[in-house]
Amino acid sequence: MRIDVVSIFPEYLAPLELSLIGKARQDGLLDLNVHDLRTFTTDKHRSVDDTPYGGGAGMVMKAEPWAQALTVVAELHPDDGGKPVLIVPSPAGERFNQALAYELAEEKHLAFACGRYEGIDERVIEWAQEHFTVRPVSLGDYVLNGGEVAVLAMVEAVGRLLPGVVGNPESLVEESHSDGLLEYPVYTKPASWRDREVPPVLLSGNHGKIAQWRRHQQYARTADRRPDLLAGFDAGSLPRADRTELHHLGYDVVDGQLVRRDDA
Ligand code: 6GU
Repeated sequence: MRIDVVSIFPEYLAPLELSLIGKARQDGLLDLNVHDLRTFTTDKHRSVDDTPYGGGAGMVMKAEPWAQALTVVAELHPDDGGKPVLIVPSPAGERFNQALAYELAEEKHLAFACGRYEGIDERVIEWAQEHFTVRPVSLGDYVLNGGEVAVLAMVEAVGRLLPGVVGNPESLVEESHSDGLLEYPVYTKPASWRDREVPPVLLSGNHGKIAQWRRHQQYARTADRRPDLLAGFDAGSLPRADRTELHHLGYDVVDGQLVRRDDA
């Protein structure tokens, strides 16, 4: 996969040289290129922002440097027919999640346009649709100062799904959100630590019981921390023991969907 990131703070993306993603780049699995937006300015002051039409606080990123930068990035697209995907990090975007990470991991070429200040002149977003599939994307309902930190998160989430990046692909299967639930708790040696014991079932060697215990932990955790996830959970073909566990947590299966009981 090829990724191009455009930012006025290219140094912000330095962590992508480390760890799993850094290794993936060294191994040639991920071709990541960071571009400084200011190199696409033509004025003496290399200005990338100006005051907003209509008034209001803050500054807006100017259209022309972005058009110059994105034109170059679009020309770097491996010619395979489809358009590259342009992700525009913004608190006003669609929510990023694991499903979107998997979707983006299928692409040949991703580009990220890191806005700062109050955002990028909206005409750039419209114009860019001639060259890219444009997707404004948000990490969640809070405000960052710019898109760079969001890009770090999204490139890591997508990059680790590329074939060969995560050594043991099994670890992608059992993690949080891969099955719509939060992950079960994990433990390692010693079995007794500061008077706290590892749950005995994990030492039993009974793999069926262990799998069931873990799934029940997933239900309990998800009900406690992220009940919103249970509303969309496909409960159509759950074993009896799972339905019983969910009943104890206050949920019943109705038409394959989990429903929170009024009396719970
Ligand atoms: Cl993707 N960008 C910015 N600037 N703020 C955010 C965000 C993205 N997601 C949540 N807050």
